[in-house]
Amino acid sequence: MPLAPHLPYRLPRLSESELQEKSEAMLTEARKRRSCRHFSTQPVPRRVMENLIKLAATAPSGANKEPWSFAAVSDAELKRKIREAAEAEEKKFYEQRAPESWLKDLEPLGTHWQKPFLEEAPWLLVVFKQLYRSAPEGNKRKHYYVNESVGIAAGFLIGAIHRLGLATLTHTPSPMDFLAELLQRPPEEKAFLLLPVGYPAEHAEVPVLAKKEFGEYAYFYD
Ligand code: IYR
Repeated sequence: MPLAPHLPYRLPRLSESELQEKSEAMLTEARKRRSCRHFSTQPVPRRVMENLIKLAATAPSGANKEPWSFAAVSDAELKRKIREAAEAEEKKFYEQRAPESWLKDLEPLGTHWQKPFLEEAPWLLVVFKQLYRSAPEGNKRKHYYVNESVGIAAGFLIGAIHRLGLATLTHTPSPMDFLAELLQRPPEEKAFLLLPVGYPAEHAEVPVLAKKEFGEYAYFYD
C-alpha cells in the first residue's frame, strides 16, 4: 500500500505549571471513579451512547485495523435475556467453577451470581473484539494486537463514562459466548467485556479498598 498523505500534528502547548495543575486535577477526578454495581433506571439519551462509542473508536489500534465493534442495548427484553444467560454462567462460576482462592479474593467486593444491574442500567454496552475482518470471497484480513487495541478502546470508554458523571463496571461473565449469540454477531466477533452504563443509584455504595502505594507500581529511571 502507498504511504498515506501526512498532515502536521499540532497540539496546544501547556506551560510546566499548567501541566502540573492540570495533571493533578485529572488525577483527583480519576480517583473518584469506581466500579459501581447499583444503577438508577433513569434513561441516558441514545445520542450520548453514540458519542461514547465514537470516542472509544478514536483509540489507537494495530495497523489502524480498528478490531472492535460495540453493541448498545436498551431493549428491556434483550437486557432480560442477557441477564438470564449471564446469571446462569455466574451461578456455575460461584457454585462450582471458581477455586476457593478466587472466591476468597472476591469476598471483600461482596459479589455474587445475581446481576440485577444487567436490567437496571438503562444501557448495556457490549465491546466485541474482531479476530479478523471478513473480505469478499471468504478471504480473511488479518488483525493485529487485537486484545491490546480493544483493551485500550475499553479504557477510553470507561474514562469517558466517568467524566460524564455516569457509572459503569467491567462485567466479564465467563464464558460469554451467549452475548455474540443473543446479539447475532458474525463469527469473527467475540465478546470482550460488558459495560452497564447509567447513573449510579441513589443508594449506591462501593467497597472501601486499599490501593497499592505509588512506590509499589512506579519505577523511574531518570
Ligand atoms: N465474573 C464474576 C466474578 C468476578 C470476577 C472478578 I476477577 C471480579 O473482579 C469481580 C467479579 C462476577 O461478575 O461476579
